[in-house]
Amino acid sequence: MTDPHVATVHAPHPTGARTAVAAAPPRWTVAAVAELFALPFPDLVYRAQTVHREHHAPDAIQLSTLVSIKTGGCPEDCGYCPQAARYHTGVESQAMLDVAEVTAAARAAKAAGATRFCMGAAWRGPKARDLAAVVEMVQAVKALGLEACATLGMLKEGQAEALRDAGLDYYNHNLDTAPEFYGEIIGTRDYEDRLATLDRVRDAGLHVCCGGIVGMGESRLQRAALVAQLANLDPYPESVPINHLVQVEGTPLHAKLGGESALDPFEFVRTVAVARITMPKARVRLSAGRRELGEAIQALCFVAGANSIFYGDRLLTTGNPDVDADRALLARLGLSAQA
Ligand code: SAM
Ligand code: DTB
Ligand code: SF4
Repeated sequence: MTDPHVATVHAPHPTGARTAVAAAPPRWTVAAVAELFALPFPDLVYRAQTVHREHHAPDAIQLSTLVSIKTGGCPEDCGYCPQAARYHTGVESQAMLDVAEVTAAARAAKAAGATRFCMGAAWRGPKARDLAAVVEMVQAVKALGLEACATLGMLKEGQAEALRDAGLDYYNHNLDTAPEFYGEIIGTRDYEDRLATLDRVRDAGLHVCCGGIVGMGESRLQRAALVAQLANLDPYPESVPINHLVQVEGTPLHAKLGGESALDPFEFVRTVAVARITMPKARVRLSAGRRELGEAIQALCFVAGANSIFYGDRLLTTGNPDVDADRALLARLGLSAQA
């Protein structure tokens, strides 16, 4: 079959030629990723679904439940985030949950059908005392037989190893956006800081969960540049959360975008499809913004290769579809929760 659109788009090293001596891994150029974005929608989705079927059961969706173990009061200035202390969003700084509260939340998540439990904290990074508390939480979550994930901000030397030794499976740390757009969104940590934390996570032997946010006013080329950054991590992340910006009043991005989505929803589906094609084995997670995207767009995302969701009535501080609504949606689409 010859398809002119497909024929023009390929990974930068399509022959995959490797020598016995350390060959550089295939790298995605931004231009090659942008070509994927530019495909006619059916061609792009078809390609993504084809790649998806080569590596995953097409009807299995993994369910991850989030809990905010430390909400609000964050010193950072991420322009999208309701938890930054400097913005007036109505999110108050709260004390850290204790181990018993986290264990109860994890038990409830498991009973509802989640297989991964992700603990998020509104920190620039964990202090030694914070990390000791998280270590206990990770141990408690693992004792329930769940996969454990944490997202605590930037890690210092030795912290990833301590989390690994506690049994942590995944560490989430997002690149968030393209390097060229990043400075418009975040000033208190730079791209290199994020890459350094990702290196620490990888070097400790933890699985990497790393993705970004779309709908922040970035261009398509910048979305392509974000995906290229993710796909060129060596190896690429095992989990890739694709968030649609949830605009929260009081944040700079809400002031800039006025509560209106900056993105055509089909462009969100394209982003999912391109993530699937460039990171074939990853779990691509349909993350923040599902409530706003609606069920039809979510269904398209599943066709485009998304195979994981955040599952639970809340994300960290904002809403998520109810568990019952998600169960009903999966059933209507003939999809099952990954065992
Ligand atoms: N404080 C830690 C950090 O930033 O590294 C961990 C938690 S932070 C809330 C995790 C991620 O949530 C951010 O990197 C961002 O990608 C996502 N996020 C935060 N607010 C969001 C929003 N309003 N819409 C979409 N995604 C958001
Ligand atoms: C990720 O990529 N998205 C999640 C999780 N990792 C930690 C967080 C989404 C947060 C949405 C805004 C909120 O609820 O505060
Ligand atoms: Fe703090 Fe994380 Fe929110 Fe940035 S995204 S302000 S680091 S909680």
